Amino acid sequence: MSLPAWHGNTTRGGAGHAGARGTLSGALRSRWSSWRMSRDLHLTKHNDSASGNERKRRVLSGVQPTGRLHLGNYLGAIQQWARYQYDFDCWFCVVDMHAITVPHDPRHLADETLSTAAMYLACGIDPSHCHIFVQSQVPAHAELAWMLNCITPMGWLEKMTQYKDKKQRLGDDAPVYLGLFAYPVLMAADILLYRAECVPVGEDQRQHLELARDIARSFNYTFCRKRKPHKLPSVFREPEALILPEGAGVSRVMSLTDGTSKMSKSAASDVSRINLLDDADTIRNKIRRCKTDAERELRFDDPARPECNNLLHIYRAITGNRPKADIERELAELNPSGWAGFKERLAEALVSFLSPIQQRYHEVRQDALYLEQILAQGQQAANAVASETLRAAKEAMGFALPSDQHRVFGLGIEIQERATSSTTSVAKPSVSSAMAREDPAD
Ligand code: AQP
Repeated sequence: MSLPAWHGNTTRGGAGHAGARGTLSGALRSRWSSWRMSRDLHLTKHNDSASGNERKRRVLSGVQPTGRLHLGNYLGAIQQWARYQYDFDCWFCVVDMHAITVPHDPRHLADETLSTAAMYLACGIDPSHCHIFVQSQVPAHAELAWMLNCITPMGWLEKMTQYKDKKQRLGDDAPVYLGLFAYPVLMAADILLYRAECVPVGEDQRQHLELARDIARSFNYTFCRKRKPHKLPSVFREPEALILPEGAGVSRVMSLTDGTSKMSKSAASDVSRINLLDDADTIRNKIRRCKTDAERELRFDDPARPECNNLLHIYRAITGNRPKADIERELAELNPSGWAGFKERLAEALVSFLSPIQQRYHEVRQDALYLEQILAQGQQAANAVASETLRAAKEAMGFALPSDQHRVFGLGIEIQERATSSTTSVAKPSVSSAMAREDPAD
């Protein structure tokens, strides 16, 4: 990876991706093409009309390696990423530093991190079209998070409902650590470091995205626009939410044992979720035991029947997103006597939906070198972008930087240039002018 997006060409085949592809072996590339051509890949094909000469908008997202990924993570997040990757400049990370904000077992963290990355690949995230990396391998995340902690009012964080929920889930007697309270700031740092324009978010993450926007705005105002004697170009871009289009999938998959709470890795009971790696018997058993209701008719969108609604939406999502009326008709014919036939059909649909993902996952996990190579390339690319934004943020905040780092954002040079313009002519670094031109606030 040579330059970040706002410094130049990031169209498909631009410097970043070319760099990443350049070191991938032919065998790995051909593995990817055969996977992508697999009829089982469950991906909606997108054409490439967004590329042309225009810069693609940048997307950043991640999943915490807090356990095995489940159907909610897939339908609510990773499946959408796989769709975005051809039209956007996508960066997907495994956010392992978020995973330690609740008590964790150090014996499992590395394995779960690698499993999560392998699952990205198995779910169709294609490293020749996006960057996949591990958050803790890019030190700028922690460094920027600290800087942003120092400008984020506690009152903003106290309003975060996820914090309150997670704190409650830990129990009254459990200690709550600072990391859990501050993790939305780390998430803001994750996003802002890459100057991501779009962040795919479910409803549950919307509040955190708003916080990231508030932090970006506050930083840009305080350290760039209000800066004396000369205002500076904004360092951060305010990210927008990338919302799942109506009918394109399931934005929130609910627990199998309680249709009013979301399917979650950290829920105590494993039968509350379908893990992406559950074998066929486990899936059948979980669906057989899942909560239903006393009514026989299977209809979408009845708020009084959260379990029915959830199971129907899952069935729809894994069988091609057909119109709801078609599914209701199909199930009425299949199932005049109640839930039994539907549960059986749902279980079989899940087994065949997950089977190709599982097969690819095991292939990737068995090839440790392949995964290592993908993550090393992702790390290199992410480091290049993140460290430049970090330097810019440090310069704006007034840190003393080593002299060779002043040029990155150009602030030191610009200030020097203004101060000496009557006597000396200093060539303006192109990076600085590119950034200034693109500053959304100016
Ligand atoms: N049930 C869900 N339905 C739809 N989307 C979901 N996501 C998670 N659960 C569902 C989406 O997955 C992405 C990554 O989530 P995460 O693992 O980083 O954190 P989370 O949202 O807190 O997921 P979990 O499974 O509940 O993890 P734990 O239990 O560790 O907190 C996000 O885009 C999220 O919206």
